[in-house]
Amino acid sequence: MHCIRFAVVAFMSVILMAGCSEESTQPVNNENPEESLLKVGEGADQGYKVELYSENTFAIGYHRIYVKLTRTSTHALVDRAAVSIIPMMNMGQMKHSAPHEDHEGVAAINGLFHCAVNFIMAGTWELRANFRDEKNGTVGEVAVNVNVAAGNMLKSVVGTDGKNYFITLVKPEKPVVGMNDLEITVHYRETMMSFPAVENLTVKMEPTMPSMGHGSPNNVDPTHQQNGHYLGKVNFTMTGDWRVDLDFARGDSLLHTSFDITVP
Ligand SMILES: [Cu+2]
Repeated sequence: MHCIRFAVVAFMSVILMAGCSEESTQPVNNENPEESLLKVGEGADQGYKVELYSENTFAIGYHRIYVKLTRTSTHALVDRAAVSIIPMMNMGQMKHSAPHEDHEGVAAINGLFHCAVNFIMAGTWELRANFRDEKNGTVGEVAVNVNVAAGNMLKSVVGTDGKNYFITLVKPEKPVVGMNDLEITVHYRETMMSFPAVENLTVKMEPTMPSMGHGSPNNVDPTHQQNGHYLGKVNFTMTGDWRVDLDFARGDSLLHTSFDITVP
């Protein structure tokens, strides 16, 4: 009985505490995303203002992009809409897209729609943000140009099946000594405009310190979760330069790549 009573009290306090500190504990502040995020750009279409935000400046690799939708006339935040971002690169002779993720469902999360883009090249990209307001069916699109810097978080590899694969290191963003969450995404190029997620791979991972000729124990091979995201654990037992080798198989061996990670 005491336990239950304690649990109820503890639960109530959590609710009360959560109520008091709601603003500060939210990773992204819906009213003012400017406070925690970088503004990527904005535009207007069909009576809506569309603002794009990111967590950091763009370099080759995986970036979450947050979309804030506002009715221009009333300044009201739209909290139910289908939202997607299509990245486009115009290379003169040809155009191509990149892997990207739409907001899931239509409900905004803290007033924002969460999309993601895997930038596969450095240079100027056009981000086409599309929306469909659930309330009245209004459809619109806004295009924003962004610059993407070079980076080593994405590998482009031709598989044994002759297809072009894109392996992106999403985590660790800030590697530390000890156990780190490891997250990678895998996509392939179906056409210049279509980059589907690859969800059915077996991954073997091996971290080593090439300069010292040793590895580390207790690593967990990444396994598929959803939308081409694979999660595992990597153990960096000391500071310095590590190499994480990754072997991907689908029955037969498909491809190999590696990421160089410096642990400060
Ligand atoms: Cu390009």
